[in-house]
Amino acid sequence: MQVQFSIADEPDARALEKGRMLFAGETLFVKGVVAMDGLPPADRMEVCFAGRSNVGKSTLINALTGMKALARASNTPGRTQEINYFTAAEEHYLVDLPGYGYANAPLPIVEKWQRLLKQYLSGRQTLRRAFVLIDARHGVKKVDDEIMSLLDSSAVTFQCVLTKADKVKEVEREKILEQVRGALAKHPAAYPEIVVTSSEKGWGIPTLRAIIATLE
Ligand SMILES: Nc1nc2c(ncn2[C@@H]2O[C@H](COP(=O)(O)OP(=O)(O)OP(=O)(O)O)[C@@H](O)[C@H]2O)c(=O)[nH]1
Ligand SMILES: [Mg+2]
Repeated sequence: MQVQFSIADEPDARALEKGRMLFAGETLFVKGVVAMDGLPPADRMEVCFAGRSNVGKSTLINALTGMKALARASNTPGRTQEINYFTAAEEHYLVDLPGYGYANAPLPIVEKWQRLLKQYLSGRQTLRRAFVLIDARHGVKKVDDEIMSLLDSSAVTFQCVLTKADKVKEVEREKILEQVRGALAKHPAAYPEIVVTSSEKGWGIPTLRAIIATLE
């Protein structure tokens, strides 16, 4: 029997090639959205990257596209404050979300973008999969759990992506993975495989490209 929430297997050669092709061309920035009525037309499938502030969402998008400065990444948590749309090969939207859980901005602004984030996650018809990023050093926190519950109730499949795997030793990573598995088991919308990544080292990036490119 397959272990639930195992680490995603290496995709087959065909899927890897499809993933490579999807991101081989230029990925373009479409727009930054600050309200639901500003979303681009729902004319293609989209995937989004959600997670606590500073978990590495923007950096992961840059690693996927091979474009270092496409999505604005930063050491300052709360860097991404809009819903940023990118398009890969005009086939898929990639959506970089503002982080949740912490933000170094005035409270009314934080509340505004957190509201938008929740509206987006529960109300976007073409959202095919949400990648929920979890820091390999920290595991699933309460705020992550809340977002996962929101995705459950909106019936949006989400897949857990462990980030910054280069920052932990293997023993520690296994411990965190156990914690993550336990947390995911409570969520019916959780996809049964986890992707372990390091944007810094390129680990898991071809796998994630293949997963995105082969979504139907
Ligand atoms: N070592 C290491 N550092 C990483 C990795 N991914 C991201 N970082 C660093 O983590 C910090 C935050 O990355 P961002 O991509 O800006 O994080 P974010 O989730 O987009 O943050 P917000 O937009 O504030 O929500 C940056 O200093 C990155 O260089 C990784 O795989 N390994
Ligand atoms: Mg960001």
